Amino acid sequence: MKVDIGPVTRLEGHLSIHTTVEDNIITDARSVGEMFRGFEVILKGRDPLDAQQITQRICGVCPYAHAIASSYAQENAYNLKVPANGRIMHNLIQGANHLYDYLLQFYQLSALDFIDVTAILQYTGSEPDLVRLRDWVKAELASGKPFPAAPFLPRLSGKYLEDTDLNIGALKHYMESLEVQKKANKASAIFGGKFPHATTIFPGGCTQDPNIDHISSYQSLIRDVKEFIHQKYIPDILAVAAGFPEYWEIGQSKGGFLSFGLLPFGPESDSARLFAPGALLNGSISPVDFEAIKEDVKYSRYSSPSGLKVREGTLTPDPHKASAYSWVKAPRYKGQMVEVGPSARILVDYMQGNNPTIKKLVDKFAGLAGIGAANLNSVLGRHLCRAISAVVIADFVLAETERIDPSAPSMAVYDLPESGEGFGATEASRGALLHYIKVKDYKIDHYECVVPTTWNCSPKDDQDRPGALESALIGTRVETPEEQIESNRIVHSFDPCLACAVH
Ligand code: NFE
Repeated sequence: MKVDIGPVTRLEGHLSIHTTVEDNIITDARSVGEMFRGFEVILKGRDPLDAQQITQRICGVCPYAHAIASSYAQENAYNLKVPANGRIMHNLIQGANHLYDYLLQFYQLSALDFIDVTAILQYTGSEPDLVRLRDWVKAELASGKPFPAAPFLPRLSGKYLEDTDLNIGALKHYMESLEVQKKANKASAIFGGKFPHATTIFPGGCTQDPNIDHISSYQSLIRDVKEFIHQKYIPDILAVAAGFPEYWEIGQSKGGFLSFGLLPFGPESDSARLFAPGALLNGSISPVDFEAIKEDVKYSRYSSPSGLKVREGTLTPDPHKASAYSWVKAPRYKGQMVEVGPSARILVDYMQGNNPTIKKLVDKFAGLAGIGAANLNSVLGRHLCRAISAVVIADFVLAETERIDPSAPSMAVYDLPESGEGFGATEASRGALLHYIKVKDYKIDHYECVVPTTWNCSPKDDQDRPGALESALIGTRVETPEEQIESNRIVHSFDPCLACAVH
């Protein structure tokens, strides 16, 4: 039977999943990006120094990653040396954004796939937030409305966590996390000027001059976020994992992994990073080669040629293309499908032994859960890898604040060259993000973005091989084919952002 789930809720943008189910097993899956945007077309002919501002408008969740990838690409194109303060403030803005995003992804976008909201009806305590939630859910259920207690209910049928105290605790953290996310965003805004679209991230550094007040305010906010990560977020992930151990196996993608590396230690664009870059193909790691990326469009709604390299990319929309089923392109690395995102970031670093803290945390949590590193490629693996990333990033950004020198410059001084080209790569929360810029006559001649959700939610490629999410869905057993709570859990573990994917 054919079952289309669309739009899938609790994600950013418009994604549908078209499945074929035989004997309760998904035998085919199509990841369908439902909209066109065209930022690369908008950028052509504009002032290059607008690029890091315009590309932030691709998304309100991960804008800083776009600004930073654009800045790196322009620094590469203009051959700039960035002062240490500039790079550190980029890291502080981007690091805090990752922390916000991981909490949003778990509590608001994924936790209710596992947590039983109706447990709140059994709450007998006196905490005002929980009393309010209990009374509201009760009144909504008694109201006769067609959809009472939205956005908590209705929900898909399936098994949810059974421990009442755990469920109620997680619901409390769901609400608390909103305040903690606000703190992370305030921290970004101290150096970014505002949230979500920073005004200060610029090729050559940061236009903010840091002072002691900025540093101490940032530290105070991030310490609170860090405490929540350790006290609430990690235990909640482990509680979900203990209740649903089968999800260490469910949702495995069937290709390689790619990470561009995150948070450089030094001011040069090739500085070592807190999370190392690399491509993990057929079990072995190699350095990233941007020239090995090609984007197929056999099943994408574009009439431009298929299989083009990033610097050759073009975008001719063709909404009626007969073979196509998605507005998302299909990027492939050395011809292979790869997953990007938290599991790729951690596995690529772990396999290289780059960051001892990452190795220690992976080994510790894998030991607690009784799994191996290979299980990080799974629904629970993606959630755990975000939590491990959060621990590592919170410590790193706090340490970075100690390295700011308020008396030193934060921006390179330069004249825009008449021409040049460059790549800029970073890790957005959802994975590997690449920007490419070519400048001619002081204008943008060509701009390309290859974006995390484009990799993960790609349609099939020119060889008919599925994208990462499609491959993770195919083979999955679904108890109720018409509803597929299992597919929703898999989709949410990738944390798709379709606004980014189609950009
Ligand atoms: Ni719109 Fe984004 C992240 C980027 S995902 S959220 O993280 O780049 O494609």
